[in-house]
Amino acid sequence: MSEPFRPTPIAAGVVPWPDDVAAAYAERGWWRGLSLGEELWAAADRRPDAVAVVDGDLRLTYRSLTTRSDAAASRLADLGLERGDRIVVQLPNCWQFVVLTLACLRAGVVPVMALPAHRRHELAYLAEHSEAAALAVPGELRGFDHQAMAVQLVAESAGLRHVLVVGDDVRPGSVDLTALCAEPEDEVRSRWDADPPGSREVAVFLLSGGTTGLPKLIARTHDDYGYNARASAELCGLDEDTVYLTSLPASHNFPLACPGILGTLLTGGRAVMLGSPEPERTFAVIAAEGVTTTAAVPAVAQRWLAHAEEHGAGELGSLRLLQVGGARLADEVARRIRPVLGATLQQVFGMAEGLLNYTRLDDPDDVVCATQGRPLSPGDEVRIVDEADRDVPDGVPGSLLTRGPYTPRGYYRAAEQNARAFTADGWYRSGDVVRRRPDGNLVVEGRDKDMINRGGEKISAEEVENLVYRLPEVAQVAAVAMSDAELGERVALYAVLKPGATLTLEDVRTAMAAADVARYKWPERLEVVDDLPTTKVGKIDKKALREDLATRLAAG
Ligand code: OOB
Repeated sequence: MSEPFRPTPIAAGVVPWPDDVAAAYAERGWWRGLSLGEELWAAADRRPDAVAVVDGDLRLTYRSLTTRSDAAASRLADLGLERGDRIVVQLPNCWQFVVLTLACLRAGVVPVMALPAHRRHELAYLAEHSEAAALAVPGELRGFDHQAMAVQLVAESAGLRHVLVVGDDVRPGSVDLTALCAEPEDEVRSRWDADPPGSREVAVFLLSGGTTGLPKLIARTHDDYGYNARASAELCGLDEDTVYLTSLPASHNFPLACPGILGTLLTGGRAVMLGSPEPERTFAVIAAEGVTTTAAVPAVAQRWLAHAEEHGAGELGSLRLLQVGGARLADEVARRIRPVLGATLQQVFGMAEGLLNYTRLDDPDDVVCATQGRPLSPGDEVRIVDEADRDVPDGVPGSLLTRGPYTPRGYYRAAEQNARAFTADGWYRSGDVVRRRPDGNLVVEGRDKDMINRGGEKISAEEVENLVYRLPEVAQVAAVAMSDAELGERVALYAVLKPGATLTLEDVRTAMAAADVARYKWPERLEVVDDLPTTKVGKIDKKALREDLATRLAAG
């Protein structure tokens, strides 16, 4: 028999904050020295009978949430999943997502936050790179059999051992995640009260927005992610009366912890889980549950605006705060939010890598509608620099660099990328081009990273190009953002073909499907050209391509 697979300890792949910096963050009280499990259980103990999580007809009190999560942690341990093990979590917005996440935070099992839209191409990589021991998936979602995909991944992987399934059809060999999250028969709690994970250990792995061929993992510690959620909750005025609606995919940093589900649960509020932001159902749930706070990407906010303009916003009476972020919100759209939806708008310019900028709830309209806010923490350091990394004056656009108490100093197990994405003294190069106004608020002007932002979903141009290069017809290819009224951007391709070859958009999309790539990355336009423009240093000139595309789109 072969040796059992032993994952590398997580700490070996993490770039820590320097000791003196970490000490200063603790000294200032930003890092509390507690695991997220300890913080969440303390919050739950303050209001055991209050409703913590709502999913359809199901309502879990804080007591039920913590007992289920403790039981789930103990059942994970029975499966051999213990502190430091990793689980790739690909779940839709459901109560089991919350219980499993809390179980992990409690026991020090680390969730890798994948998206429901991911397919084999993405999940195989995430499982392999994180050396995960288990995958948590829905049985079937939007007509796709996630369980079959997960079972196949386990069969092909050295490290994966378990498939955890939410759904009615849990097949032999898979673990029923709903049962794993059920109320326990006996008391199981004491074990993790006495032995919590260390606060400097990794709590969750988030996925980077993607600029490289392969996605990167961002290791967020209990200390830093707890601060992220807690400080965000405070800035957003969350309290015990908050009813927070999660309709963006819960594994995104924004709905998870900005302040999102974790911020809500840390303050004793209520998190409502909804599978999609489709306006009709979302509005009905807002009315039925008395939702006070929610988060949307601009594309979703626009759909909600259109729906309210057509059908009225009568159902939104309880909604006080609408956070919008993930992509640039047009100023004109921003100005319609309060008059049409009746809620305060908050712009959020954030990143899974850390730094969060928020407009404040009492900011004047001119700030809320025309800027993307300012840093959350007094510990956030922001520099705006030119090509030579020299600081530019206020008002001049430049590249945003950042460090701070919830911005890790490097990606997980990615020394080569870290050398490019972080400066020697630990600044993260966000790739965003921003301008700072004299009042300190930032305006996002564009970006200098090779990424396409499709309605808030980030797509690496390089990843798409690598996939297209597998096609024998293709000599040269470039993926570029095509602007789009609905989603902001979509993926367009420019391709030079081999002599005599032909290629259609359909061919490309068929190849993407065959490679089991998440659908949001599939190109939506193809221009076959004789050659690609290059810059002075011989790189493909994407700016010229974006301009060419704009001209073509304008011509119809
Ligand atoms: C959020 O996080 P990610 O990691 O999916 O994407 C980060 C990138 C930023 O670097 C920026 O390019 C873009 O998304 N972005 C925005 C934006 N918010 C994010 N660009 C323009 N305006 C905005 N308001 O997208 C994210 C994480 C936490 C909270 C909110 C969003």
